[in-house]
Amino acid sequence: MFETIRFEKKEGLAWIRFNRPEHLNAFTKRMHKEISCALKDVKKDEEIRTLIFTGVGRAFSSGQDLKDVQGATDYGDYLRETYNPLISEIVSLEKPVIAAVNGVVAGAGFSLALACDFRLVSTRAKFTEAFIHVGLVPDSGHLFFLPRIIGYAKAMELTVLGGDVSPEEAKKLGLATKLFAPDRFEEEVRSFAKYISTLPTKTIGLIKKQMHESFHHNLQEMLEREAYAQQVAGKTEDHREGVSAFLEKRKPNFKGK
Ligand code: T3D
Repeated sequence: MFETIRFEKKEGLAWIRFNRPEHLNAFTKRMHKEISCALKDVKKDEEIRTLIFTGVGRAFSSGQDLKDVQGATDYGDYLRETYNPLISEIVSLEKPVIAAVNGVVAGAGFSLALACDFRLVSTRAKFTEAFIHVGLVPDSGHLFFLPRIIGYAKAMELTVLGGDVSPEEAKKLGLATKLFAPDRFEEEVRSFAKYISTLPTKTIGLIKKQMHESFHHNLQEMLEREAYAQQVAGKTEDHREGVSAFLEKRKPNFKGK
């Protein structure tokens, strides 16, 4: 039974809700274990076509619970055991992952949102670059994803000066995929997630994998990788369905297979 998250699977969507609202959903060791357990379930459940992370209450997540690690001497080992596998799991999941940023987000909560494929942001949210204020280096993939999403200069400015990013600025920077009003947030997120779930999920998994790989390869290598991914996509049921639907002038009914 989960205590620090709520985990729900319904209509092809899996929801992981960080559930420590009184601590702004700060991450603890227990929470890491529970998220890891839920992620294993999402990975093997073929009915699940989209994963959504969100927070209960007024925060998405304020990052590491600073009380939970008070007095700790080696954050390196802690990161290797907790956040690093979590971020790797999100990136390697062959399904779309949404961060539904319902409210304040800081530290490793911000990093987790960066690792997701889409960030749907409430207009009452606020992205806080908290690491510098506690004398820490941004971690959990923050230094990998942030400059890739918003560019080096802005990433340097935010991480070193420790500023806040409003939802409107997040949208301008390309950090937010879409902004939604708080009173319609859950409904809009569900509707976006349902739409994503009607797309060819296996192909999205292939796009995601190759998109991440593109950061480590040159053009020639990527051309070969695309050819391989296309070979796989070309053998999916959804590709056949897409072509049939086009020729029959109807909407495709993709099954994610
Ligand atoms: O291995 C390792 O540990 C290294 C890994 C590090 C990864 C990290 O994530 S480091 C960064 C950790 N996070 C922070 O430093 C953020 C700290 N929080 C804040 O800066 C602010 O709380 C926010 C900007 C997120 C929100 O501000 P505000 O004014 O809306 O809320 P608040 O009043 O500051 O917080 C409300 C309560 O939540 C408060 O408790 P109280 O006073 O009501 O009993 C506050 O202490 C608690 N809280 C918020 N964030 C954390 C937290 N408690 C523990 N850990 C937190 N991260």
